[in-house]
Amino acid sequence: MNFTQGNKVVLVGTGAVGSSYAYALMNQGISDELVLVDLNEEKAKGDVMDLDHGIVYAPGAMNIKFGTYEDCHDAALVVICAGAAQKSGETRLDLVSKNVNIFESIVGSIMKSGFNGIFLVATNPVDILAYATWKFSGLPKERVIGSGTVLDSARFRSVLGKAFDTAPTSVHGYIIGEHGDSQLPVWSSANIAGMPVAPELTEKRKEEIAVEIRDAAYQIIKSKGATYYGIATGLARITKAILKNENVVLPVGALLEGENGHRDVYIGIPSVINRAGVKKVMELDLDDREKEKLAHSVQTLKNIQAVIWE
Ligand code: 6V0
Repeated sequence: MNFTQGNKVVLVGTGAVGSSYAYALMNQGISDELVLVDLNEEKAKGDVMDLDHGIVYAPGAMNIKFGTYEDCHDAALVVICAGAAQKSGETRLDLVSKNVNIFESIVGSIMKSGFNGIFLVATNPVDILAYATWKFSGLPKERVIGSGTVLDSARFRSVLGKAFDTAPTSVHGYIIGEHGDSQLPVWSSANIAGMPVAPELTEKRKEEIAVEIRDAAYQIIKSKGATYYGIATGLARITKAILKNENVVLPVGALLEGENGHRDVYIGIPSVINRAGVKKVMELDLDDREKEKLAHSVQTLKNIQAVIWE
């Protein structure tokens, strides 16, 4: 099957993130068919029933069913939200070997089905697991996408929106690098209507904002045990960009092959997304400090990759 045909989505992992994503997909009428797969079959089956009852009030028809990895054979998109979640006090990187092993088995089963579509990965540590999915699947890099810094960038725009009393959709700015502690805000290009926001903020305030965004997940996990609505909405946005062939720029997790001076690493970076996956990774005009921070973030991820793929 040609990977650009149809709009069937298979969701692997119907935990807090996965089920919120399914709910977002249904409410936005993005795909006609959604299959839920989870190790915990009862949970996935319950979600299918629950979601199905919402279809009556959703914008359009959607065939939602419980399934297995076999269902991936004709899927346009497989979204992976399965795996162990980040516990309070645990960094995303602590999760790495646990989830790489889970991914070897999941991606292997999906590829055995004859899957020839696009992968979208959300499980943490997402940059490492997007890289693992690319390695385990053997698919072209364009067709393996991580959620990257889509959530962090949304947090950035939200915080700046509040700071400048402007809708976050009118704030343009990106967090790039690792979806984790070494991420960085690109202050040099953050703007509202083309007007740079950085000169309006003190160095201290900029640092506070960077820390607030970097630590938002820890704060939410402390408050309610997990974060899921923000990422689920971000995943739905990426899904729409793919299935509707939008050519929209989103800060997804993409493999760098020389862009921005780095290679052989998945990081959050603004990229053009369409029906073929990552059409283009943007070359950013970073200042020297941002370049240095990006290099540090890349190195942080490469140190982990080296342990796993030595
Ligand atoms: P959760 O609620 O524990 O759900 C995980 C689901 O995965 C459960 O339903 C499990 O049964 C299922 N699962 C586990 N192993 C397998 C397997 N081998 N095959 C199939 N299903 C399996 O976790 P939650 O939904 O809160 O988080 C899921 C992942 O998303 C975690 O790794 C989080 O850290 C990550 N997040 C990623 C974000 C991002 O920005 N990329 C943001 C928030 C959370």
